[in-house]
Amino acid sequence: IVKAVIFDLDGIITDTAEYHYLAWREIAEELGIKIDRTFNEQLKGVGRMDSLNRILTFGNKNLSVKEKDYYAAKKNERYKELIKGIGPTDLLPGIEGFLQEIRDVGLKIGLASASKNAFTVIESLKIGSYFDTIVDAALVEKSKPDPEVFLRAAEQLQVPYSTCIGIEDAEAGVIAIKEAGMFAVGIGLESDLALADIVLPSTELLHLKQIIEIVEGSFG
Ligand code: G16
Ligand code: MG
Repeated sequence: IVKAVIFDLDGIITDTAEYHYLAWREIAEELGIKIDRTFNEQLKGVGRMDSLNRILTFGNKNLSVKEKDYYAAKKNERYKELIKGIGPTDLLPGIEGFLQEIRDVGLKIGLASASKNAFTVIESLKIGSYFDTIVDAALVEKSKPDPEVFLRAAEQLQVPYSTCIGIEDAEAGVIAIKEAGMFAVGIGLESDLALADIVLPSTELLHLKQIIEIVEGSFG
């Protein structure tokens, strides 16, 4: 019954969260707001403008729409500079093997990312050939936890939503997968990802056969 696996990008395929964090920290500092890695957890999987809004709320600061556009664009310029050096060695452990396992059994592979830089990152990691579709923030209206990005990916792959497995590291992403009617695999802490159907502590533990057995066990 499983026909496709749909991946989140940041935190699942590669750890771009660190670069998002470094770029946001600089922008926040310019605005007189101090953010740390603990606060950054709240920005994972959250779109660019939503991230800026959360930082502003955290720092008790108001900006005009024009100013927000300016800082969001500046953050992106900084982020793009920081990710210039990424390559295949930046793939998270086990990911390439897992992609190959999915390919080998003939399931489809999709990407559902909140990032407008998703294509560039996938290209830099040299894994573009594994993906049957890439849906990024430029192609959807609503960001996670809205299911739109996962629904679009399944539509592009031409498979029913209920035959998809979604893989996510962020709570907003897991909610999006469940709202899409898909089986959710969470990577991280059980306490952060309570809504996922299964939670694994690391991408290294992703094995297709095992996951499919659980999916078929729970969905009959
Ligand atoms: C990623 C990151 C978020 C980031 C968002 C937007 O989402 O997790 O921290 O704010 O993309 O990125 P950009 O500014 O590049 O458009 P995902 O869904 O890949 O985890
Ligand atoms: Mg993520």
